[in-house]
Amino acid sequence: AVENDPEPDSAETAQSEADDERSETPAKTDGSGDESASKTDAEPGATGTSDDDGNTDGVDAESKQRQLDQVRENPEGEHLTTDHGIRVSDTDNSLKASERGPTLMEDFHFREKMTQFDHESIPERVVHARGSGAHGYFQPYDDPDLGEYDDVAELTKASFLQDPDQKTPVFVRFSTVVGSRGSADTVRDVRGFATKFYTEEGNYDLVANNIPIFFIQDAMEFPDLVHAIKPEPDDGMPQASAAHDTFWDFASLKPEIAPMIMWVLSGRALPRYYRMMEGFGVHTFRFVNDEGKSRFVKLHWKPKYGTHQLVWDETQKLAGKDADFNRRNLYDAIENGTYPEWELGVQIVEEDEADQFDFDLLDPTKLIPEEEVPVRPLGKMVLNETPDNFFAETEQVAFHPGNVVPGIDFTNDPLLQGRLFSYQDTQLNRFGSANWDEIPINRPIAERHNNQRAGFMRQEINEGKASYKPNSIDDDQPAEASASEGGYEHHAEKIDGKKIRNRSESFENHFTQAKLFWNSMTEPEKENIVDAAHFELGKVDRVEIRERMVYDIFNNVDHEFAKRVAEGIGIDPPEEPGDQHQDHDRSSDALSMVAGEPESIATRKIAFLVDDGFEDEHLEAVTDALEERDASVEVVSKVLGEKSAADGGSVEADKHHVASGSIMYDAVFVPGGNESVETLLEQGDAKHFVAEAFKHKKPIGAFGEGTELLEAVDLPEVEIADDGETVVADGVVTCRDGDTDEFIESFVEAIAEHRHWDRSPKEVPA
Ligand code: HDE
Repeated sequence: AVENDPEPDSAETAQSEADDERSETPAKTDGSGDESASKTDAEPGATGTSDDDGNTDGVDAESKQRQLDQVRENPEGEHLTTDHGIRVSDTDNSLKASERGPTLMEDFHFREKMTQFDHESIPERVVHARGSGAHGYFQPYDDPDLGEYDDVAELTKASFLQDPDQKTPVFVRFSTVVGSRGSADTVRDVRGFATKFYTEEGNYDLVANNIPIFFIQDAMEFPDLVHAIKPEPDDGMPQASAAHDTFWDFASLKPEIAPMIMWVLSGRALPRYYRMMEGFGVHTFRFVNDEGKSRFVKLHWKPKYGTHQLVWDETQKLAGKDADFNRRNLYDAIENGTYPEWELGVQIVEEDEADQFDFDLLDPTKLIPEEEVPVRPLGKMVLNETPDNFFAETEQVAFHPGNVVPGIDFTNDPLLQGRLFSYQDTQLNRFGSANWDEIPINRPIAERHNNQRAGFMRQEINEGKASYKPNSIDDDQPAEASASEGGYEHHAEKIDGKKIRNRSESFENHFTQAKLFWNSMTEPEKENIVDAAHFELGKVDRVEIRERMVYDIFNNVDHEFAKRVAEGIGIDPPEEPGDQHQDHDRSSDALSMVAGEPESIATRKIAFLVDDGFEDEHLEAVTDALEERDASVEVVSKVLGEKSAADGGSVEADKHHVASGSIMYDAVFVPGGNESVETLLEQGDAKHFVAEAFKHKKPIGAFGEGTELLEAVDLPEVEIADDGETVVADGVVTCRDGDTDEFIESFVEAIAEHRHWDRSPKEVPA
């Protein structure tokens, strides 16, 4: 084969380049030159990784990428080979006994290609099957505002949280929970937000969700919850949806689910993009400092670009037009350099203050209102690199809440306790081997040494004779580490009680926080929740289930809410509030996604509706103004191709109507130009685009003749400009013939609002 090589040296060169890279990145030595150095001699947290300059003082943002470089494969300029490196001369024809004869057993290439294919699929995750991931880094803040605490070290000894000069690599996977691997992104569901920090002290997995509480209180109930919400067992329907009898049957019989149901019916279950949702550790964890002092903490991710939602009608249309909507946006944002970013924050509760709440900190169906205990910022996470291979990275990444580093510890939350078993177990099912931690994406950067050294697909070659402890043959290596040497020591919590299968009374109040959530919503958000309940329960065939939800659950959350739900689903509205209802008027602004100040328009995407003969001046002025503010513009037209401007210039259409829609954009702009607008007026698609954006409460702008398209759509109660003045009406910004600067300023303000929630678009057909 080598004789036919077009570039005889290429294979050798590639190999020696790979070897060179490897020698620059001694991932498995501690850099001291003394390979036998034990952890006992090492500084706490020393890991033996080296940065670009060969320094060995910890991990940096690129450490994980350098480790992954060692297993990256690139076929460019290479020959096709079998898995065993034999060059292949023909991959289209199997080896046969004569041209029209049977295929021969000896065709090793055919057998290998087919066997590999037959075994390509691995079990999808039993929950969170549908997901998308990205690489990035975490960096502690220089001067975090920790209130009464001096510094992070006072709270936790976790090394990756201490040094503002150190960036720790991360891999994050976002997911929906219920749907299969190929289901749509925009369904009503909780989103997973799992982060693997490759710290110098080993991997820390923060396996979080975008909702701060959970459906149930004890892990024992999880299989029931998941069986109820997954497609029904007889007919396998519906896909990726809670809207069916079995889920609501379960919910109606489980009052502890009430607070979570309120979140799931709200816009929180329809995040606009992954990069615009919050993340929550859900359980109460512990931070432990060097002196062994422990405090309770709740972990939060706050997105840099705000927390925003899609609206229900939009989600359903997106599921058809772009089932990968959230996944695509994650990739686009990273590839455009507008990196998704979050702040990691923590609510801190002293152990002796844990009793101050009217709920139990160990109950995962409850949250600590941020107004009562502020979220203290610790650092930021930036996602700046998409995976090279979906299977190798996003599919094979495996999280486990039990992966913690010194300084972070568990509590007795019975949901968390059960998770500590489930994740290791589920990986055995997915990978068929306990060696799933050796797969490159799961491998820590920190060194690993122990006596576990066999099993399916073992990758490491462990040296030495003794795979047991104590031993004298290998000098009793590897050595255990004391706490001061970085050894993990569990917080020595005092436990004294009877073995019992029961639930604490302190877990009993199920409705106070459900009501808190309802009270905290603005009226449009309440309307969304009621509409969602109409959809979900409207899909429930059994009337008694609908009745139980309204009378036993919703009527204990809020009487008015229960009545509004009843009206839409053929149930008699309850006459009195439920006997467990909690008549309080407390609220928490942090729970609403609509309350709060408008933000910058950075990373928003605005559609320009354009056809031949558009006014170039308008298009350019508005494009420049939006791009200056880090928003982006796409030209949408009837068909793809070049669109000519009235004055002779031109622009290329980025999208056409059949493959796009207002649902893919944050706002719409219609520039002037007689001929262009006349063409748009003849297009149902263009009118639909504007009407739909209006229905979804999005900002709309029109300049010059562009205003005629808005008039033709007949937006209810919206004033459209007819002279030089810029008119702003409910997020619709128009100017017929005036100053573009004034128009732009108002349009930008309207975009910053994100959606114009007070609009009532119900009569708009779209
Ligand atoms: Fe999970 N969960 N979970 N979960 N979870 C899984 O582990 C489980 C819970 C979460 O992108 C599984 O590797 C139990 C809460 C995320 O790979 C499984 C209980 C929270 C992901 C599992 C819970 C989560 C999972 C399925 C109740 C938020 C996706 C595949 C006791 C704090 C991780 C896998 C990824 C995945 C079990 C409840 C978050 C079966 C038993 C609460 C983000 O092990």
